[in-house]
Amino acid sequence: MFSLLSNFFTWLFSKNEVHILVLGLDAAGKTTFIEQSKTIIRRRAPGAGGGVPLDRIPPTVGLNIARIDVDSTRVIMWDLGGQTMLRSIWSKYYAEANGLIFVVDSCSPPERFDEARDTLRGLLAHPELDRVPFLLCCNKQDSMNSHSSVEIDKLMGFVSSCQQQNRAHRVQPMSALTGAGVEDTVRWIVDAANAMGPRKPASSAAAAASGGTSATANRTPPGNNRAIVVS
Ligand SMILES: Nc1nc2c(ncn2[C@@H]2O[C@H](COP(=O)(O)OP(=O)(O)OP(=O)(O)O)[C@@H](O)[C@H]2O)c(=O)[nH]1
Ligand SMILES: [Mg+2]
Repeated sequence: MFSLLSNFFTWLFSKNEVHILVLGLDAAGKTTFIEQSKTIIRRRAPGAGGGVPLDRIPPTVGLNIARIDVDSTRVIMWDLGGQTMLRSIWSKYYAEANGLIFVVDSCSPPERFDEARDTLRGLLAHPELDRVPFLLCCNKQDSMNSHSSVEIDKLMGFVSSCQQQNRAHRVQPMSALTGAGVEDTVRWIVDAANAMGPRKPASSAAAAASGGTSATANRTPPGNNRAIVVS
């Protein structure tokens, strides 16, 4: 009886879990974004855990993990180091990703935009990321010399590639430092990941029958009236 009740309550309070990959070149602002997300969430849920000071974030060697609850979804964010020699481990996480945020430094010189574009193209072409929703995050919009998200999308050819692939996608201007656009980013990728459904049957006829991912493409994020807490 106890175990029946226990199972019932476990089921009742269990959360859907999604895994979000946060990738991009080194110094794009991925970890700042992760930490800023925690800070914003802590403000909404006083007493919950938060992030480290934004001016003390070292380059990531390996992986940072953030766990966030958005409504009934437990969001696990994997922030992987972007230095060239660390990018070879990214692919180990593709098979379990329900969504991908690609962070770009909007103040990059042309050769770094080229490098970011080539890296992003590789991700879009990877079979294990087929159908996974992508959000292109144009970070550091607070800087004077930043390119606009429209310019960056043109440079990267992102929207056109996603449209050809019928992939859920969004271009998001952001400043991880000030927090502008951070919550919209989290909410959109969580909605898109939930809309995609479970990974394994994703390529099956059932997924296709459910309308695929096109219904979520460039969807406006919902209002800010839902619960979001640090677990
Ligand atoms: N002006 C400005 N600077 C930012 C912003 N986001 C991050 N930075 C700065 O960019 C630098 C790199 O930030 P990180 O968050 O460590 O970058 P990362 O993408 O995690 O880098 P790796 O861990 O090496 O892959 C730091 O000096 C941040 O303070 C932003 O929105 N605006
Ligand atoms: Mg980092």
